[in-house]
Amino acid sequence: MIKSRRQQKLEQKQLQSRLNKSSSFATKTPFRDAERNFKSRLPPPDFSSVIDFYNLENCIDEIKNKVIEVELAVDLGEECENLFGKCKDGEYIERKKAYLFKDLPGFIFIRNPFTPDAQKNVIKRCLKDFTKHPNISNLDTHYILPKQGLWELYEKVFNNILDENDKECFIPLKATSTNKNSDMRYTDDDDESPKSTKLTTINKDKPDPSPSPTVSILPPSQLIRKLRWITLGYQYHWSTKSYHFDRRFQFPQDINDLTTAVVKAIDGLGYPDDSFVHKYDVKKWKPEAGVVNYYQLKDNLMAHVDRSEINMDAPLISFSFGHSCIFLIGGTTRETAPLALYLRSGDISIMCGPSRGCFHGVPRILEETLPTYLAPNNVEDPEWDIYGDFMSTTRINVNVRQVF
Ligand SMILES: O=C(O)CCC(=O)C(=O)O
Repeated sequence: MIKSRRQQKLEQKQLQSRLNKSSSFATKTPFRDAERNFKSRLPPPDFSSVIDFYNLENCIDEIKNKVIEVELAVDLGEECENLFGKCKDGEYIERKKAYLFKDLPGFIFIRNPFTPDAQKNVIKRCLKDFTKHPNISNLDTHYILPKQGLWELYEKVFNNILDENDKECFIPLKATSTNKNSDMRYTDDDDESPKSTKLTTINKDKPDPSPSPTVSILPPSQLIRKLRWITLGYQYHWSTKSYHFDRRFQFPQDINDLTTAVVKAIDGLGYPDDSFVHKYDVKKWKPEAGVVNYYQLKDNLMAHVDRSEINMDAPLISFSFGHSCIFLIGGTTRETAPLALYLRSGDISIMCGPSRGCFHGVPRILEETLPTYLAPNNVEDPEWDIYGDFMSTTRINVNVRQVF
């Protein structure tokens, strides 16, 4: 039988996709090797090749030679002092430096430009505000979360205002609920400038994941530790790896402003020989979607590429808070051995240009790396106690994208 060219092409594509799959899953790849190394508890990982921007002079030469120090277009503190924080008298924070990597055009690293108080503010926002309705979290699939937000309920328990046996602390499961509204979501009227939210039915092509009948009812203090992510702005449909274009919530102004300062600061950064120069007009920058990841100490994020955004020219900006982690970034397949670097509290990593299409992941959260200023039991800041307690087992990552 003679096959049409279209059919031949389709079959070729299917064969290639099967081959790609079998090469990335069945065999070992350099990326998987690196993930295995850093995930290992016994024996402990080999950290000798990890880039440490707080101790570059002591890194091995092979690593040091890959790093290029550059100057940002603006000082982040001058650009956005209210959010990066005002330095105290005598305090100095380097806010005009960034690092590039020779083999990874478009990947930019900025060492923590935040004051401790400014970090605390963003962490509070991630735990208390962004976890509130209408933003969607991993827990929403299985639980009917309280309207006031799970954090506020947990706060009442932490401060002994409520007992976990009180009726108010009962968080019903969706699987056993008769609540007909449980498959409805809040979405926005106005795509350009979300101001209000209204109830709407869900898109039938992108159904919400079904609640599991096997998850258990948990008290707020245990459920809060099961929080893994929430989504900001355009909501994400994880199973089809695409956005819900009809489900969009107001994007937080402070995260908008932080990323706008970063976009301004990285404009024009590039290699000394101009073989790569990053250009993205800050006037075009529109943070439209974000994911806040909450990692507990045993969690990791497998290698992946973020390619759901229609605009792949805009940078993807990522902030780290709390415990440090190992971050891996490689090439467009898992065949490229990744660079490994430490991301510490306050650090900013940016993927733009070719690096936007690169595999990356977080194989390890590092125990006992919480900065002391984020620890609980700080006599000068008793309000921080509940946050410090949560952060004593947590790393938070906020990553922000322009979709269109
Ligand atoms: O946690 C991080 O630093 C990376 C997060 C990430 O890659 C993602 O959410 O796509």
